[in-house]
Amino acid sequence: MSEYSETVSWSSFLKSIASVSGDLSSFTAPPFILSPVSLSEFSQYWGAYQDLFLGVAQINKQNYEAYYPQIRSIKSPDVTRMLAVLQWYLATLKCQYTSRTQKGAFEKKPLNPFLGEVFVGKWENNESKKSDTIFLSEQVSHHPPVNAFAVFNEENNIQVQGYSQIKTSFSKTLKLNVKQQGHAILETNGNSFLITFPSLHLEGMLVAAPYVELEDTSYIQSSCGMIWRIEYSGKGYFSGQKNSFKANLYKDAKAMEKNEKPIFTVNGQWSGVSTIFDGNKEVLFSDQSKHQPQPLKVKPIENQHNLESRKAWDDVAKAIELGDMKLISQTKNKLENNQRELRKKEAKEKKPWENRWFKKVDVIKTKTEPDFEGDTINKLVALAELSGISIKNIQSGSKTGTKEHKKATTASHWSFVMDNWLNEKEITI
Ligand code: CLR
Repeated sequence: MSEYSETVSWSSFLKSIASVSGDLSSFTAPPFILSPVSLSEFSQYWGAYQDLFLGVAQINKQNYEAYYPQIRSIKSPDVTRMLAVLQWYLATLKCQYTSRTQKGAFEKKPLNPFLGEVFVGKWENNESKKSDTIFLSEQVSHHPPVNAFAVFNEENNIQVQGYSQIKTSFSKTLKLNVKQQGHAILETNGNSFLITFPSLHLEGMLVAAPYVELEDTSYIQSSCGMIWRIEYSGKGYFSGQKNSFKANLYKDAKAMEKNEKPIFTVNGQWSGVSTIFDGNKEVLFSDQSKHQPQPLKVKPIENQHNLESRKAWDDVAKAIELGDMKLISQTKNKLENNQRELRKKEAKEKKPWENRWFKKVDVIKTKTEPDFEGDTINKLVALAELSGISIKNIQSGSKTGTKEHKKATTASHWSFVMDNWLNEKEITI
């Protein structure tokens, strides 16, 4: 149990959410469950494990057997790459979904990014600029909230980009459920991978100690044909441990659909240790405690642009740290009113807000536009086709056979435009 439970307010908070049910953004939370960090920061975790991320780019014909010496039955660089992508992905899960809640802290409500909010930084690898990994995050939509991100390293020729749109709802039993739309696409040295996002919920609400538990399934489809199916569960489903998962590697989506014997099965905790079946033996696959996330280097607030998250939210964050409800709403209102004024002005002048580094691409339309240059979008379409995953705007990872897929009519996706970043004049890393 956390310190929250000592306050009478936790139970009144639960009562208040029971009465709103539905969207989380529609009610004001008490200060003790507010986090001073904006959701636009969360996508940085895709790059936090620089060793694992850059490691994926370094696999080749010469070194692939040495990568996982404990696993004997690896037969090709493609298989090593699939394993390395999974290992990196599991580490990002740990960072995205639990790192904020370690050391006795619990999940809190992050700040809701405004349209055009950006969060940028880098991971420095050594002296040369080319070897730095750059991180860009941009709030590309406010209603519904959508965050787009890109993490890239020029020297190592690796990039992951994507976007996430979350839908939160409270069930009658006060369970907070979160569904995600969007995906990530990892590209390196001619290989690409489509990564779908899992659903999640918060556990521990009733004991005032909320933490994230992932659920259902997500996929990693590679351009080499192979696909990971990753199934998530909490305490007591496949094991007695929280944050459990089971990942099966199949030679292709057909083999997966037919439930053929997987090439590899990895089991364990995405926030801890996992093992892999190698022939008939179970050996260690990954131990998250052996890898440390590398902190992102972010400019000091004084040097930031007005659209940069930490600068824009500075007053609100300070008020949250003080726990001063009045000051929180004053500072928040100020920011939100400014935003409303901006939108009004834009409507009046008929100059809608322009996204900075990402553009929304209608996949159905662009298929018929031969001059379209959206390379990554073409990869998205090709990978989705290989996997049988829907390209439409429905829950991430839904299959083409589902009712939702048949009902949905749109297929627009956010895509990173590198040239826009290269021509960026105002925001620096
Ligand atoms: C956002 C997209 C990231 C992964 C991610 C991690 C944690 C999630 C977050 C997403 C969405 C917001 C979230 C958060 C954990 C807790 C927080 C669900 C999916 C909710 C809004 C906090 C509620 C607080 C209660 C005490 C009411 O890539």
